[in-house]
Amino acid sequence: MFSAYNNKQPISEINPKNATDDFKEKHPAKTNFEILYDDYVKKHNQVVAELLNSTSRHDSTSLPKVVVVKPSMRTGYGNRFPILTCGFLYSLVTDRLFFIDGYQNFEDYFEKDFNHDWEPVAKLYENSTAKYLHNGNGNNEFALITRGDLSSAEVNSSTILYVKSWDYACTPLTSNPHYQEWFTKMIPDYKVFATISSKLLRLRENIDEQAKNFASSNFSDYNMGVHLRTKKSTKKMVIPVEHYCQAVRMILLGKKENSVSIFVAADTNQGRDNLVDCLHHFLSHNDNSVKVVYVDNNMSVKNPLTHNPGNEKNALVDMKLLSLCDDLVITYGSSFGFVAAGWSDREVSRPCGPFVLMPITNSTQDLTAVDKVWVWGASSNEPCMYLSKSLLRKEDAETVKTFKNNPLWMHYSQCHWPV
Ligand SMILES: Nc1nc2c(ncn2[C@@H]2O[C@H](COP(=O)(O)OP(=O)(O)O)[C@@H](O)[C@H]2O)c(=O)[nH]1
Ligand SMILES: [Mg+2]
Repeated sequence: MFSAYNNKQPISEINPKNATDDFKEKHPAKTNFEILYDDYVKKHNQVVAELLNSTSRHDSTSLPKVVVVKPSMRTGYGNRFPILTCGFLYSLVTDRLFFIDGYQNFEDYFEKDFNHDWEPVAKLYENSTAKYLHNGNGNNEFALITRGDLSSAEVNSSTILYVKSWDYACTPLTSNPHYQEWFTKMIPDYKVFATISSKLLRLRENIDEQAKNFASSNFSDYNMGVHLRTKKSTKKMVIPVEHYCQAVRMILLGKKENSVSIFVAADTNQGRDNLVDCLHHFLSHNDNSVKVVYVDNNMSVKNPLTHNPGNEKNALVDMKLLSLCDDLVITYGSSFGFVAAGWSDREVSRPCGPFVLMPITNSTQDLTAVDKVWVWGASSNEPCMYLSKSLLRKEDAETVKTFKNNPLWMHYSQCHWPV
């Protein structure tokens, strides 16, 4: 039996329902979420230390219940960040411990307030019961997540809840009637990704400093970030680089700030050069206080494991710099820009979401002949959930209806390629 954490008794400090107002009084400057997080960290460290130091044999029924995220290390940050965030959200609302399975070099890039590495404890759980909330793209417990109780006796009969996905797949939880009170108390603005990632996905100081130093030398009174993603399967569609430039010019109209920086991040050197040239050309007649800036990454190198362009550290610096911008222009179908938008320090308050550039049919005759919207403004900075399209298509009517109670359901559903 573990003193701080056992199966039958939720820990009062962690359990949001009991997060005492008394505690809040002692920490008036902290949000409820910050109090919850600090409590979680303390308990996690204590319980895991007890688990690992205990000499007694562990009976699998008395082990603390856990959520274990299995991120795919072959994907990019646009896929890894969302599912890590989801796993932590599930662990908070169910009062379970949180672990990540298979992210060996996490601490090379991120600060760690508690050790969430599954490896040291996994052996103890070898005989434990388990259930997948998400098991790859096609298998998701969406009805349960959208309108069920994740702490019901049935779910609780599984000691481990596995979370394996490439998506921001936990979004339907924000529609779930069982958790309205929790969100209202803990994340009242419903910026779930921004709130959780600001704790769980904090850059290590040396990387954060690199981004901040670049910003302090290159950013201006007003900054617009542009993310150009060219190397994705786009079903014979393209986004002309001129569309990015026109979108930038449109957003700049009426901006009153004295100095403006356009920060460019791209997945290829060529794409970045084309965009920078085009921006210079477009903006030359406008306002000579506008400067175009970028980190001079070599995007033609490939990550040997993920085959993504560039390297992981530079990706994080580009993403952080995008997140610091006042407005964003991003590429449809690329999670990198959407996640940058959500990965925002609270002090950057973009009231609306990013502007999203849509692909058009590749016509060699006239690339700019467009018969549909090619740029739109997202209503939120939360990342997209491409699986919401399959939720809407495949789940039962009650689940779909409940999911649509979330006023952002359309935002989540229109931001990515159908799967
Ligand atoms: N440094 C840098 N890396 C990028 C950029 N765009 C894409 N990448 C790399 O390519 C990966 C793409 O994967 P992901 O983040 O999932 O975005 P998606 O594939 O566009 O949906 C990123 O995680 C980065 O490693 C960029 O603008 N700058
Ligand atoms: Mg991706």
